[in-house]
Amino acid sequence: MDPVTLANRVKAGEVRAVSRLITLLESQEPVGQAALERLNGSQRHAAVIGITGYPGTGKSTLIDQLVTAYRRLGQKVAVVAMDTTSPRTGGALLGDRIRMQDHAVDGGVFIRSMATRGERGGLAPATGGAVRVLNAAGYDVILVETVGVGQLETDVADVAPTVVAVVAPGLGDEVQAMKAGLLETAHIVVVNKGDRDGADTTVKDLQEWHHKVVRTVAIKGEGIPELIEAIAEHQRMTDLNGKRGM
Ligand SMILES: Nc1nc2c(ncn2[C@@H]2O[C@H](COP(=O)(O)OP(=O)(O)O)[C@@H](O)[C@H]2O)c(=O)[nH]1
Ligand SMILES: [Mg+2]
Repeated sequence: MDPVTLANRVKAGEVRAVSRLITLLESQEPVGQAALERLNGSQRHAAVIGITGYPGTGKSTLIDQLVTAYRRLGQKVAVVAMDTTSPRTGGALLGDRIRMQDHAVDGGVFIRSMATRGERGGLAPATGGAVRVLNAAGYDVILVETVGVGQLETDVADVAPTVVAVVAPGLGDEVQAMKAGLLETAHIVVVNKGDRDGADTTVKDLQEWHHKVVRTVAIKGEGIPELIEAIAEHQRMTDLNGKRGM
């Protein structure tokens, strides 16, 4: 397919064209780059939200809930999840697929995983391009799931004006190590697994470091409206400061 046709199909919101173009960008095919350039100047402005944190903190479960919540608000939602392809996270990814299956039949939801190198995550090289494609295709909300904390979050901040860091109670030393990075890059800190022992302590502790801490129990959908509101509030703020837009 020529780049012009491909770009036009993306702009028309055709899911197969969206998938195809992201694949071309991942494999660095020149036709992909040419189609991407055709998308420049797209007037759309999706809310791009980075969801970051250590493996197992509940990011995918939370995203699943956010997808449901945004769909109820009538928004078209895309999820781009970084796949670290390590044996350790392989199981979690399979779990993601099973959970996300509910959304697979919903035409208003697009889910895509992208390979990153190395267990510590970061972003796949084509993530920024994928976000631009999804924006041009008319998704209202783009959720980017990435494994990583501290320095690595600067990666997700490059593509997502709103960064949510997810922590779980009982991470002890890891939470200590994260604090500096959290303060620098996360706009919202989520203490997920709020049903676990030690959640109160973790919330109080982090509140001393960060002004926006939201407690959630993702498996039960608790705290999701509060998180949606915190995200909206941050977006209103960045809009006022003129920081958003692609
Ligand atoms: N107790 C409890 N478990 C949760 C909660 N949220 C997620 N989990 C579980 O934690 C595990 C890891 O969740 P997942 O979403 O795959 O984490 P990710 O690696 O950060 O994407 C799964 O077994 C989830 O069912 C929660 O709020 N409470
Ligand atoms: Mg996950």
